[in-house]
Amino acid sequence: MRRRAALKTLAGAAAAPLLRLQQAQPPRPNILFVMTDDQRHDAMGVAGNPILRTPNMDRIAAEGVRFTQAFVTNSLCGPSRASVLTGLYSHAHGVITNGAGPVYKDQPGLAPEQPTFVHLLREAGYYTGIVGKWHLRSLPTGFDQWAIFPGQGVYKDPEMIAGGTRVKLRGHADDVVGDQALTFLTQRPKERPFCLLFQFKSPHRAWFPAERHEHAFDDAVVPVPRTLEDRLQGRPEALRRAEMAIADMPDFRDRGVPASLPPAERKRKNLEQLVKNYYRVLLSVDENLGRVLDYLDQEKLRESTVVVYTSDNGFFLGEHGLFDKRLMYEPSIRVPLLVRHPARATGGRVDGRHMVLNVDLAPTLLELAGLAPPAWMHGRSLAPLLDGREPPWRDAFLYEYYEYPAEHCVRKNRGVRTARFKLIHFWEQPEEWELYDLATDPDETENLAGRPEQATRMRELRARMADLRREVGDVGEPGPPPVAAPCHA
Ligand SMILES: [Ca+2]
Repeated sequence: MRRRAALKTLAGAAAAPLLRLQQAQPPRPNILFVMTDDQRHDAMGVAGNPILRTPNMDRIAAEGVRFTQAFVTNSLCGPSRASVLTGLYSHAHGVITNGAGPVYKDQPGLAPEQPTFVHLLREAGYYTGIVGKWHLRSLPTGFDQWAIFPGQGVYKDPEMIAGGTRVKLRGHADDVVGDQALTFLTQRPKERPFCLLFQFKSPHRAWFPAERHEHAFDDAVVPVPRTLEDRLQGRPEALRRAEMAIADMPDFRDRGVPASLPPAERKRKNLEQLVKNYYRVLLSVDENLGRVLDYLDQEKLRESTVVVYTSDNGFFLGEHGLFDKRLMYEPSIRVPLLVRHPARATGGRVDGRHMVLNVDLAPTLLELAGLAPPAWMHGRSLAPLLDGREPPWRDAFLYEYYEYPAEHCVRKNRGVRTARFKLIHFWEQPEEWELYDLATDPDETENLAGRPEQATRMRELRARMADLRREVGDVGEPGPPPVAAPCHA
């Protein structure tokens, strides 16, 4: 009921930006929006990765702006993707989970009538397309041309749904997505500005590299995170019960890490295989990104095209002994964000001061296209930051996660992060809290919640979280009521 009412309001608000465009006729750059799946913030050469080399991601950073404090507001594929498209928090766009687990399996996904930045660009005359991973259950709307993987897609010889027809393609998923992007760019009507969403499956599970990269990093020494052996002392039961232990992941049992190995050895070997294969699939992302950037150069589109590069969520690579995401810890919620704009974001600047969010991308792209971001969007345009200006900016943001009970068994949680502190709340029974001081404890291992000397800080952060929830209309529960069902369906 609440969601239907929200959609109605949104549909009514959608017409405003078009009017503005007709009056002002601002310049309209092309938009190339690149998104990977589960790429963490430091999985790029330019971010100082000790092993991985990504010359094409680095090229966007060198010619644009790199945000090093970029976060998602829900570290899960579907919810984050819907937030990128709509500029809304999960509880408002309604995609609160991936549709996994017994409680959520019939969730419809993104409502076709839900306005997105792509709908608004198309109404304003853009030619719009998406190629690659969509993962929002419903079929895409608002696109002139689309070719998506069904569900998660597969790495080898993937199927795609193109305009309603299923086709099987040959090759590695990243190369297929690169081909599809070039097909869109070649076939598009040249007299209209374009907006292409170029979305890779990599580096999502189960990390099968292209044949040419199967032996990349064979001899590399994989760094061991400081918290690999974290005993989780003083931490919530919710963390201990999460099924994300790197020692137990089954993915590499037939790739050199048999289940018969002792747990400590299995943990180290799983970490090594995970990191190497995660980086291997990012090599083919970078190559295909390069093909498309080269095309823009060859066709002299570079000066008229905005390029944005990001990911839908981060990923644990052994921190706290974990893999996967969902939790509000830094490796899970931080993402890469690179923006190259021919006039506004140039010169390889690094913005390490402003906390920017996945919900900011939709209003940003609309503003860069000369449209006023609708007031109903929760995010705010990064355009002033791209110019290097210093507008008043957020000093805290809200995080939310709902997919429980489901795979990986991570209980519902929400939290608030400021530049220095992070408060996390598992609100269903048994209620649990975490508080971290990121300045003195960047690895998030010392839970300060419940300590008498932190009482004032806890109170302030709880009040802050309540304010932030009110600001984005987060009242009550967006999903089904709590259930006692086991989390592993
Ligand atoms: Ca993801």
